[in-house]
Amino acid sequence: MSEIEPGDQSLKSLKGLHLWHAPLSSCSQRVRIVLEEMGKGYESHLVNLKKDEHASAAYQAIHPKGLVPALVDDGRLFIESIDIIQHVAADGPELMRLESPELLRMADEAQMDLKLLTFEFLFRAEPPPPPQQAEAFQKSHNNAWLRQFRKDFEAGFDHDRLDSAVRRIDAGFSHLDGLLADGREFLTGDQFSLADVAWMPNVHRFALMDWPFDRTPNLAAWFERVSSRPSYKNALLAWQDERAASTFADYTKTRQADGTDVRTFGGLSG
Ligand SMILES: N[C@@H](CCC(=O)N[C@@H](CS)C(=O)NCC(=O)O)C(=O)O
Repeated sequence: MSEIEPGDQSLKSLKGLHLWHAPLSSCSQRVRIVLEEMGKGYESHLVNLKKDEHASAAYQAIHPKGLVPALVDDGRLFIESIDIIQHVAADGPELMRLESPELLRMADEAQMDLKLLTFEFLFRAEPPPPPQQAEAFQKSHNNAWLRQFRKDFEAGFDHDRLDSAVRRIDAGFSHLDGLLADGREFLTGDQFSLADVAWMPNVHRFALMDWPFDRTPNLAAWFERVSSRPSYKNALLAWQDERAASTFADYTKTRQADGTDVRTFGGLSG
């Protein structure tokens, strides 16, 4: 469980639930979903990733890796979205406490590939940050991996890196599709559980880039079911700004017209 000692000691005196999160971040989405499913209110602290607020000293004193989300529960600080959703669900109904460790681990491990493919196939649609902002990020963010990721993004990701990420995501989705092939409604059985919470943002994210979910019809049907839940609308869709969604949709169409969209990688069209 990723409970950590806060760098910012003032967090210890906070009462109730406080969430540092970003609207479009998949890791934040899964935490908001579990909070909504559990009917738990929280104080929202938005971190504007576009403005690099996560590179500020103040935020890095909350989350030492300078990432979202971070949750404070009565003065205790938690990071890592998969650990946070387990913490939030710990005093809830049994099914929401069902951990299904393999599915949670897989959702967590998919994060790097999800990030890479999101930046390539969605965020590239947006204008790059001004050079002064990019420079300031390199100076002030402590996370060396994230600094390098930004440089790689600016330089253009290697084709093989994208290809391998697409293959791994496809293998993960095929695994989920196989689990659902026995007719179960949800990933661990006939009841909604934390595994579904963990995967909802991932499938949503790839749907934005028009991932070919016809390859995994059971997973597509599962997504239809989970996306009809109020938590999907209130904790995920309601935070997604319409302008960003239409920018992503237009960009996806442009990449499709150029023959460089996600379906042209990782053997997806084969
Ligand atoms: N394993 C971490 C990953 C956290 C993470 O990568 N957060 C992303 C948003 S989903 C972030 O803060 N990105 C900042 C950036 O890309 O600059 C978790 O599950 O909480």
